[in-house]
Amino acid sequence: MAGAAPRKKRSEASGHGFDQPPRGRFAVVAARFNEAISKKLADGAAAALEAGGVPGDRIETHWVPGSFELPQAAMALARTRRYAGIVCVGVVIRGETPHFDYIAAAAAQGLSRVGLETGVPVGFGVITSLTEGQAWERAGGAVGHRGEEAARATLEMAAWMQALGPGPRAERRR
Ligand code: RBF
Repeated sequence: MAGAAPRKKRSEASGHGFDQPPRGRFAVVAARFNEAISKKLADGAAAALEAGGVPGDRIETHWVPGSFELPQAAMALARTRRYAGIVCVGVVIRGETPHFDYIAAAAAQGLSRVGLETGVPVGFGVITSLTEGQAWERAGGAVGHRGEEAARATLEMAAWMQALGPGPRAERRR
């Protein structure tokens, strides 16, 4: 049907999902297991934060042994209240043990919990794949870049949270 195109909010038109880059510091937490691939995810996440308007000196990267440790590190960082957002990256590849399912589920559920319990946006940039080749495809190859994508989602949520503001109860406490 002919007619005027629906008006877009500026944040939609910008393509970023936000008008102003969010204030504050960001952390990238990277799991060292499958390190060559997770390094690409971590570097891509930091680059995407910078491309989204966060200066490099407000981005720090922390390394943990494996994806299982990501939630504990993210929770510790979130509880400091120093970060506007936390991007977590890791690579879980299905081996011949049931560990894949345990580690992938622990990372996903744990990171979700950190975001919900602390209110600090937490990005999920953990690749879960059947083979190493599939993991590389998702770290800047044919299928995308899960580190960059998680960083962009974290930026958008941080900007959204900041636009939402602290609410009337926090205002009253001042
Ligand atoms: N960590 C990952 O990030 N990705 C993996 O694919 C992965 N596979 C593992 C397989 C086995 C059998 C074990 C024991 C650990 C694996 N880990 C993996 C490490 C795990 O996240 C954690 O660092 C260790 O279990 C120590 O708590």
